[in-house]
Amino acid sequence: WMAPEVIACEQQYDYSYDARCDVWSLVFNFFSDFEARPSVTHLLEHPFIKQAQGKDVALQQQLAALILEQQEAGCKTKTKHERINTRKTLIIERYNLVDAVCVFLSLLQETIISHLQKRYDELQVYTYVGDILIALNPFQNLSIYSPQFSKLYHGMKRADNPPHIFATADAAYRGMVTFCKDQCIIISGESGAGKTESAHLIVQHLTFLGKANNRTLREKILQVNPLVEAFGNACTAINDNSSRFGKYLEMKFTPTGAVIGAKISEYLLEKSRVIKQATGEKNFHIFYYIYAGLYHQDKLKTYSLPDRTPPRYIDSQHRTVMQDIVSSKLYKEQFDAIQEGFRNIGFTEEEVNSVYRILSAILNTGNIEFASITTQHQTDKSEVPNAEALETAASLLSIGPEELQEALTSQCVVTRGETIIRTNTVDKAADVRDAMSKALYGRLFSWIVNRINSLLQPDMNICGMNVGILDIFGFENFKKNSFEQLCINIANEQIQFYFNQHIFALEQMEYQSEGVDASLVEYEDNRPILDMFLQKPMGLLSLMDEESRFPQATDQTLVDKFEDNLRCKYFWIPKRVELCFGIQHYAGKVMYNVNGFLEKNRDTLPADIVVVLRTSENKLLQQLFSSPLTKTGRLRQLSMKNIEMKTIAETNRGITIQSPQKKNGNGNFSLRQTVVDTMEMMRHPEETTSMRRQTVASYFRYSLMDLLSKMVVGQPHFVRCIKPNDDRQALRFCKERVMVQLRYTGILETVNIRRQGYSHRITFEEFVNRYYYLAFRAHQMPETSRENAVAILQRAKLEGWVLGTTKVFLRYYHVEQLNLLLREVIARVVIMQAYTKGWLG
Ligand code: AD9
Ligand code: MG
Repeated sequence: WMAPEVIACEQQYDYSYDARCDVWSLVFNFFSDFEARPSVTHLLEHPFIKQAQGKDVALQQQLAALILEQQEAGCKTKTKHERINTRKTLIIERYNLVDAVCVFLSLLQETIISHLQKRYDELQVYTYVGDILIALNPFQNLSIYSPQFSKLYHGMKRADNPPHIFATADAAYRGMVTFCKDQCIIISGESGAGKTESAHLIVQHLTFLGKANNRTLREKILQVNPLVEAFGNACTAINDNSSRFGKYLEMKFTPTGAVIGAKISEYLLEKSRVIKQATGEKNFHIFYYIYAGLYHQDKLKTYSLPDRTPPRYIDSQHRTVMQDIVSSKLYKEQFDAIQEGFRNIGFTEEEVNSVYRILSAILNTGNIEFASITTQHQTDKSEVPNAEALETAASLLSIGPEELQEALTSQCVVTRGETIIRTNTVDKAADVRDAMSKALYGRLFSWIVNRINSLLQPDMNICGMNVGILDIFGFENFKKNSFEQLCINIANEQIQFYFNQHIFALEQMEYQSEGVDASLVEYEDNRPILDMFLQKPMGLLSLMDEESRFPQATDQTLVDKFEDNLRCKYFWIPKRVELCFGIQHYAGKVMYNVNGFLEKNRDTLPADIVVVLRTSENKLLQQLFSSPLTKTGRLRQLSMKNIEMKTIAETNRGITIQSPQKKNGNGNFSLRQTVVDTMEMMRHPEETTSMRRQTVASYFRYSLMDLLSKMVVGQPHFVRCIKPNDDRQALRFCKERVMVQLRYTGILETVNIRRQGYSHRITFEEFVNRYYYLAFRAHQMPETSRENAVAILQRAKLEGWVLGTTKVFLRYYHVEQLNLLLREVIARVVIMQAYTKGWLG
C-alpha cells in the first residue's frame, strides 16, 4: 500500500501546468458517457471552439477529434462510468456535447486562474508553469527578499523551496557556472506588472551569489539600475515608475562565478516625453529630482533652473506648483541616491556637473518662445521675444546665444551647389527647438549608459561569462495609441516570438536527441504578424520609411499606402475613424492613430543645430555631437559578435538568425527578433549627412537585430509578470484581468503548445517507478526497464505514445489517463484493505 507516495508524486507537479490534470480528467469523464455523435465539422462550427482557440485551425481540429475519440472510448465503458459520478451525468444532461467542451475549456483556464488566486491570497506571488516563472505583482512590500532568502535559494533544487524569483536567478547563475554558458533572463508582462522590480531582485540575488572580494563593485552594480532608471523612467497613467526604454543588463562573472563587472544596453528611449506628456503623466524622473535636490542645496541658481514657475517641459498644462516639486521629500531622497550612485560608480564631479547643466539647458530651451515678425520682404519669419530663456539655455550649453537663435529660426539649404538661408515659421522654429531638446536628452542618456559601461567594464584579461537580464517596456494599449506604442508593441511581439520559438526549439532538440520523429510536432507562431511589420520591401515599417522619404507625404497618404499594400488579416482600416489603423497583435487588438507618424519616424534634427552644438566649449556636449560610426562599420561589428554557429542575416523576410545545424529538414527554424540597439548611428538616426537619412523605423529594426544577437547566445529563462488589478491594490485579484494577461503573455498558449506535442517526457526509470501498479503487483518491484515501461503502457491500453532512447514521450492525456487509472487501482486497494481489516463489515 503506497498511496501516500503516489499522491506526493502527483503533488510535486502542483506548481506546474500539470495542475490542469484535474480538468482533463473531468473532460474524460464528461465525454465517456455521452451518446450523441456530432461530426468534426459540426464541432468546428461551434462559436465557442472558434473563439476559444482563435484562428488555430489545427488545434480546433485536434480538439474536435479528441472529443470524438473520448466519446467513443466512453461509450464502450458506459456501464462502468454510469456508476461513477452523478455530478458529471448532470452536467452532460444539462448541456449538449459542444457545450460540455465549452465548460471544459473554460475549466482549463479556470483551474490555472484559481490556482494562482489561491496562492495570491496567501501572498504566494510566484508560481511555475512548466519552466516559466509567473510573478504576480503583490503591490505591497513582502518580507521574502532579505539576504536570508537569498541563502535559502542558493544552490537548491527548484522543488526544495516555494517558487521564487531568486530561484530563477539562481538557476541562471548555476547554468552559467555549470555549463560555462551565457544565460539570459527575459522578463515580460504589461506595463506595471512588475518587470523592473523583478529585474532589481534578480540583480540583488546575482550580486549575492557572485561574491567577489570586491564589495564596492557589488554596491556599484546595485546602483546601476536606480541611476539609469532615474533618467529613463517616468510616471505614466498606469505606472508611477514606468520604464520608457528597454534595458538589457549583462552581469559579468569569472568562470568560477565571481562578479567582475556589468554592461547595459539601452533601447528606444521614448524621447518625445521630454517635450510633451499626456494628461496626468510626467516627464522623466530626473527633472523633478534635480529640482528638489538642488533646491535643498540652494543651487537652483547655480544651474539657472527657472525657480518661479515650473518650466513648460515639466508642466505644459500649468497644473503644478513649484513648491510641491522642490519640497518633495521623495524627490530629494531620490536625488541624494542619484548623487551617491554617480559618485560610487565613478563619475567625476565635472561630469555630473555637466549632466545637470545639460538637463537645465533642456528645461530652459523648452521655455524659449517664438513670435512671428513681418517685414517688407518676408512674412514667415520668427524671432524670440523672451531673450532670457534663450540666453540661459545658450550659456548652459556654452554656445553663443545668437548662433543658437539663428539655428532655431532659420535653416541652411544647399541646392545645386548654392547655399540658401530659409527662415523658419513660428511652428517650424518650435519644432526645431523641441527636436534639439529631444536630441540633447537622448544623447545624454546614451552617454550616461556608455559611461557606466566603461566604469564597470571588467578587466579585459579575464575571459568571463554573463547573465543578461532583459527588462523592456510592457505591451501598451491606451485609449489613444501612437507611434511610440507601435514600436513598444512590435518589440513585445518579438519577445513573444522568441519565447514561442525557444520553447518549440527546445522540444525539437529533445525529440531529436531521443531519436523521436520531430515532424510529429506541429507549431503555430506569431511570425505572420512579424512578417507584416518587418518584411522588405512591403512590410509596415518599410512602407513607412518609403513614405517618410517623400517630402509631400502626409499622414493620410501613409494610411492609404498601408491600405493599398498590407493585405493581411492582422491589419485593417476602420470605417468612419479617420487616420487610424488596427493591428491584431499577439496580445490583442490595438487601434493606432497615425497623427504625427511620419514626423516621428523622420525624427529630423537640422544640421544647423548639430553644427552650433558642436561649437560648444563643454567637453561633454562636444562628445555628444561628434560624428557617429557609419552604418556599414557598425553592422560589421554586429555580425562579428555572433558567435557559436549562429549567423545573422537580413533577408527580404526581415532579420533572421539561423542556426546552420538546423538549416535543413524538420529542424529548419529561424529566430526573428526584437528590440533594441547599441549602435551609435542607429541611436542617432537624425544625424546622417553622408548617407541616406536613417529613420526611427530603421533604427528600430537594427535594434531588434542587436538585441536578438545578444539573446540567442544565452540560455534563456522566462519570467512572466502579471498585474492582478488595475488599481494597484494589494490582495486584489481580478480574474478577468489575470485571464487576459495569461493569454497574451502566452501562458495559456504555452499550455496549448505543450498540448500539441509530447508534453511529458519521463525516463523509463521514473515511469516504471511511478506506474508499475498498473501492470504489476505491489510487491513485485519490477526492473525499471524500457520493456516494463512498454508493458505498463500496453496494459493501460494507451495509444499514440512514443519511445525515445531513455524516455517515454507522452501526450498530456496519456498522463491524465494513467493518473486516473492509478487512482482507481489505489481506491480498489483501499477498499480491499478495508474489507480485509473488517472496517466495512
Ligand atoms: V513598465 O512596463 O516599466 O510600465 P513594470 O516594469 O512591469 O512596468 P514595475 O516593476 O515598475 O512594473 O512595477 C510597478 C509597481 O508595482 C512598482 O513600482 C511597485 O510598487 C509594485 N511592485 C512590483 N513588483 C513588486 C514586488 N515584487 N514587491 C513589491 C512590487 N511591489
Ligand atoms: Mg519597468
